Amino acid sequence: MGSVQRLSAGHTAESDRRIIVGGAQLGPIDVGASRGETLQRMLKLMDDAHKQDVKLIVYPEIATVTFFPRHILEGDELEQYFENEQEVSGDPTKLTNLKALFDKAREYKMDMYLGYAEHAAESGEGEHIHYNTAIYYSAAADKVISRYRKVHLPGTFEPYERKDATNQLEKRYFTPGNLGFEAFRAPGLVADAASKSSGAKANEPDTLGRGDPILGMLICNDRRWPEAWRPYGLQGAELVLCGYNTTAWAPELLGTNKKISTKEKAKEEALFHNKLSLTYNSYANACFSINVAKCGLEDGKYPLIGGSCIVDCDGEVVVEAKTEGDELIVAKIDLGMCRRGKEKVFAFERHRRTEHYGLIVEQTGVVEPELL
Ligand code: CDT
Repeated sequence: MGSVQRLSAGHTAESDRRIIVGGAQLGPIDVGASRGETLQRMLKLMDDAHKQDVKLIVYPEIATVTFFPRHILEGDELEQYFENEQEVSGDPTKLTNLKALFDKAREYKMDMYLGYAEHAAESGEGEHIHYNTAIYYSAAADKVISRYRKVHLPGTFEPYERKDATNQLEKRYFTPGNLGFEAFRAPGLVADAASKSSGAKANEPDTLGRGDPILGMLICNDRRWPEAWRPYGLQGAELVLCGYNTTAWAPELLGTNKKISTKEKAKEEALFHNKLSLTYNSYANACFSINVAKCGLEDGKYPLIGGSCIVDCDGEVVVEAKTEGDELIVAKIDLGMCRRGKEKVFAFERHRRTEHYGLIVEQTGVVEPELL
């Protein structure tokens, strides 16, 4: 059992639920970049993480290739960006293009969140199903223990008419995720976790917050939606992992106004909204989050924001990337700190009023009140 000390105010003394975690921000990956070169960059960040004793590393959304949904592609030109699991019996650790990452994570005993474009299966019509996916590799289990498929796909199905507009064709290239927001426990990250084998039961007063860490995964646009975080909050998540590729300048996609009349101001705003989403939702669900960008200028003309950061369960940024290139951010986080938010301000079981939340699941778009 853990030795989390509960103080009368609901605060948690420094607990034994401390983990060193890292975010492996990646700089730009151009269309012509070789997978091999990109993999070397990613492995280098993992080496650096190992030197700092990182136990969990997070890579960006669709980490190993350029952010291809901005381009109009079909056939093999599109397929080259997807990883085909059918060839390797559904075991992502054997995916040809990614295997080196799993091998090194295994060697370093490091858990890993990895985003990639998943070529999942064939539907009845021989059509491939494509998802924007993240998987969680557990070193203790030596396998992928969780998979998340991006639910909120931004952008459009059809390309913009203006030839110089930056497209975001995720609705064209991906199917919305079909796995929901399922939290999971990652073994081996903290010492002395309460477990079934030691006779402990989940959701008992003396095991709450004492089992193996509870994690959730999101991908990019999901982080802007409180609906995506709340299911994790309701499963007691202590740590949410999110990779992203966020354009810094795309007036067709994001709209414009006087405030963001220049590219610099638009980028400032994109960074602000990124941080706002991550800090508020970490606070409101009393969980830490590790948020990692692919960033910089891809192909010399498509700007992506950086701003990778690790946020604590009070919504405070613990560490933030300083560059728009390959950069490792590292923090020692204490998951025991989550208890305060979960037991006081956001004690869901005492304060939530689900009888008033129906609209959130019954209605998708806006319905304004009758006119006066
Ligand atoms: N990759 C991705 O989901 N990008 C979107 C673009 C902006 S839509 C507001 C994002 O949410 O960052």
